Amino acid sequence: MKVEQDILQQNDLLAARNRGWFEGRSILALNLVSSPGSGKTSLLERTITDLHDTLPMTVIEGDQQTLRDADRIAAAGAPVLQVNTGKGCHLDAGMIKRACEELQPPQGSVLMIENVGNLVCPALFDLGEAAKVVIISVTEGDDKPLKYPTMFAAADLCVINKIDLLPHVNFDVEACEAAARQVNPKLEFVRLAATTGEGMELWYRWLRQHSANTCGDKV
Ligand SMILES: Nc1nc2c(ncn2[C@@H]2O[C@H](COP(=O)(O)OP(=O)(O)O)[C@@H](O)[C@H]2O)c(=O)[nH]1
Ligand SMILES: [Mg+2]
Repeated sequence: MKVEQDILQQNDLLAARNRGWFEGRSILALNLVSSPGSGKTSLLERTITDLHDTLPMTVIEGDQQTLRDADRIAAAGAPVLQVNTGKGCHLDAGMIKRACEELQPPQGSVLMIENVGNLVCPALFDLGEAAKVVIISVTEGDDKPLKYPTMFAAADLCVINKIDLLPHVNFDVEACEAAARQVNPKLEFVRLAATTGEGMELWYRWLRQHSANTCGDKV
């Protein structure tokens, strides 16, 4: 118990330093969290393809093993650094500090951090981000916000992905949003399909609003 507290305190200290570092450079850092396979990398691929001419973006990819997601992001056209956590189930603030030293995200850019896929541990580890974006796909069941409330309570935006599959699955979007609101009344929602592009405009609006606030005229 004591060890766990010390680790979290140490992480919070480093996260606060990261936050200052991002603020000093007008960088909007977003922490993307979800179960494995919800579509984090797909969302980033399409976002980079659509926006990279107007919105400078860099990416830190977190997975236990492989460079697969980093390869996908590089192919989409953004500078990217892969962090492999080995047996670890989440990124921590120290990993982000070291990754930024190498990646050097430019002043006034958006730094997308794709966390390791799970709805539990990444909720506990602040990375110094400005906002957490939780992604849930319609194949996962609409009760997940009630089962994993810590993650939904910590998030600022909830992306409901794979809406193209709604006719084929038993997923009540209204019920999912209501369940998430129960744990976090301030949570915002965007419904989209990263692979077909449906609904992406609302996500881009949210992104532009937040990047304008943070990155200002540096973009
Ligand atoms: N039908 C459908 N499939 C999707 C969508 N977004 C992602 N996928 C698929 O879901 C799988 C996992 O996506 P990925 O982006 O790797 O998820 P991640 O593990 O969260 O990064 C892949 O096969 C994607 O093609 C979507 O909007 N609709
Ligand atoms: Mg991924």
